[in-house]
Amino acid sequence: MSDAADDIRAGFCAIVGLPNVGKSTLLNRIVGRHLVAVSSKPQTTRDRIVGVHAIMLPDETPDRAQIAYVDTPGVQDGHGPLRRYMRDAAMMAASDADCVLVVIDATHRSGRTPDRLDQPDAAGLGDASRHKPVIVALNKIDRIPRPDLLPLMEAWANFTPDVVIVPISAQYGDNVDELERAVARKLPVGPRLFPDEMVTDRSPRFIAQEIIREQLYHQLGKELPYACAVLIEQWSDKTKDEIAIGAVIVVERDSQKGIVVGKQGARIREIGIAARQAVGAALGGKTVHLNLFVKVLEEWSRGEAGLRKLGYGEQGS
Ligand SMILES: Nc1nc2c(ncn2[C@@H]2O[C@H](COP(=O)(O)OP(=O)(O)OP(=O)(O)O)[C@@H](O)[C@H]2O)c(=O)[nH]1
Ligand SMILES: [Mg+2]
Repeated sequence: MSDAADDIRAGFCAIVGLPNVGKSTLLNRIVGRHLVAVSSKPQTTRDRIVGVHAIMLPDETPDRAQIAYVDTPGVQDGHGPLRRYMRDAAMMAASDADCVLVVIDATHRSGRTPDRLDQPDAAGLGDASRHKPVIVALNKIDRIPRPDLLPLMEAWANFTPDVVIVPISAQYGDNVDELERAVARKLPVGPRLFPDEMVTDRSPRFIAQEIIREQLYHQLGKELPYACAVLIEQWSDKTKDEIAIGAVIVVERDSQKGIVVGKQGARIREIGIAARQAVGAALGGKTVHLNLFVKVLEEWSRGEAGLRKLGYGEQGS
């Protein structure tokens, strides 16, 4: 049984929104680590991941909170099993959470007002958000003129009766503390959900795989990252500070393999150098020896079997 004196605000907050609005940038900012992949291309996130953060709530009772944020794929239209997997991941996170944090790209003229969530591709998201305590983060305010902000806040004021709206810059950290307090106030009071030292529910392997995949978004052309998945095949801790990782970049066709490898292996070498550094930093400053290979798994994203092989088979696994 929990001792009520130890009770805090504790619960799950699903971070949801359209693609590319800054959900993953926000989670990285909050946990103060490069935990999840971020890129300028939409549909970077494919899976749910939890990032846990504890905060103080001065002059409030309880005066502490432990928030389990769930980063989710951007909700988008489109067919095919991978898209479905991604949409389900977002919707399930929203329906399982204690509150929903809807992230909006305040610079995006046609995507920044509440009526956008009534359009068919996003209606499920709008609906899920309206059934929960909801906080709206108007993100990227570092890039909009100040006078644009007030009408935008007014537009969101009627989204739900108790909506809280917080303008932020996930990239630069503006107002993120205030946002966290607003989230915390929507959470139930009870015992903490996770041990104090826990930052994520995902393994270092999963994080490494995501950070390598992020490099593909950074270093490959427009379409190719969507045809790629990353599998960690070898993982051995050489010492406490040194790790050897063997990873496979899986593509859908031979022609794609050639592009990822590049002339005389130049491209894969570049990807490897950047990924090695990024994975090392994400794992807390470890020295990483990274071996990258490229394999073809014909049309992996079009069939359930291919998806399952690459870890996109079952929600919640
Ligand atoms: N100027 C500015 N750019 C931002 C901010 N937050 C995120 N971005 C940029 O927006 C782009 C998308 O960021 P992500 O965090 O990957 O967005 P996401 O919502 O997780 O995207 P998906 O996973 O694809 O749905 C990246 O280029 C970020 O650097 C911000 O506060 N200001
Ligand atoms: Mg993301």
